[in-house]
Amino acid sequence: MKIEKVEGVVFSYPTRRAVDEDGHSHPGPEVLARMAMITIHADTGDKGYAFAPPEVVRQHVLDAFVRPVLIGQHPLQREKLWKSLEHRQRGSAGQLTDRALAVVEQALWDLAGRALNTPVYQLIGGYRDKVPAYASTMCGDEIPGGLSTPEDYAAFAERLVARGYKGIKIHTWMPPVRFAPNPEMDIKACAAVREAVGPNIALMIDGYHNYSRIDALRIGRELEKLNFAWFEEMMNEQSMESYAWLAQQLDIPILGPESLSGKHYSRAAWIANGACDILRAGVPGVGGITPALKVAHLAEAYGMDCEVHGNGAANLAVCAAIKNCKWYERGLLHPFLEYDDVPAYLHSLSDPMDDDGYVHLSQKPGLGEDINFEYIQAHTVATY
Ligand code: LLH
Ligand code: MG
Repeated sequence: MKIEKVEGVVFSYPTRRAVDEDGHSHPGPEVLARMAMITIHADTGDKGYAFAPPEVVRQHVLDAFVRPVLIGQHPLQREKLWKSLEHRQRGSAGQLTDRALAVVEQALWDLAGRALNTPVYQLIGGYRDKVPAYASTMCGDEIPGGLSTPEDYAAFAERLVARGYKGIKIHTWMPPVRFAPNPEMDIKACAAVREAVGPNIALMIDGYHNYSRIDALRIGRELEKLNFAWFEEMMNEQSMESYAWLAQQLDIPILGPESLSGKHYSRAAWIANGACDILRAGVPGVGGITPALKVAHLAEAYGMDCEVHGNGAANLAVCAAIKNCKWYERGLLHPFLEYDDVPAYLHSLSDPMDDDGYVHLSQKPGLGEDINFEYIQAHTVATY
């Protein structure tokens, strides 16, 4: 079995998710956005697919790095191919990102699953076939009745509990929101949500990402009173020492790192330095499904959980493959958006949730994405 071809396709699709100047999503008017799909073709006719923002797998990335490494190689030798790509990152002047590695590796896993007629989550562990989801809100905003006040968060939390969620993580206000950051507002929002949902719903907060140690400590002490399950990315993760300092003083579990680079290597340092109580890895952020599993297995060896960052079929497969992850992160959610609407380029949701808050794994071979190839073909704007 040999890889014959790697194809990139960019297509348009309608969305109401807008991204602000700091990269946070919010609701907006319907626009046409762009998505890329890469396809890896094997000489047996087997194919694997993965989606990414077009910039991540632009033509130069495929031509300069991905095709030279993949073409002619056995598609099931993922570790060898991933290591070759990782090796080329050093000399790529930042062009070959962890996110690009992750897209390629996801497509290789999808190909493996399709070729072996087995869902990827079973190939990589198969611990369970449904995972409890927490509702992960969008960041706060200034939209009346949206997520602009603590009361808005409380009202939305009630809706989320009625939908079936047993856990909620709030992302609070961050610049460019004019009054952000604001520790007092964050604490008020957490208190309002706890008051609204009662004691039996797990609550978490992911706020600002750049608080000082002192602000973080103050918020953390309030969260302990409100019985929050974890405190996430409240400071810049490049300062591991600040996280170790905070973790020493607080009882509430500190979760991280999420946005820090360094794949599984940097996560090992966080354990060694006592910088977190729960480890964090998302498939795009750490360079693929396999490195995310390496992080989870590393955490397990230290008696720690590893909570998976972000939604989508690949992250869901990792959650279902391992025991030491309590939740799947479903979102980002907002009162003015309907997450359960299926994106135009799929036939069905990759993470359907039942009324008890469980997300069920697709039993289709591969990553289980129910791709609408006709839609993609009809809306293609570039191929390379
Ligand atoms: O800052 C944001 O927009 C969110 O925090 C976002 O990055 C989200 O993916 C996250 O942190 N989830 O846990
Ligand atoms: Mg986060």
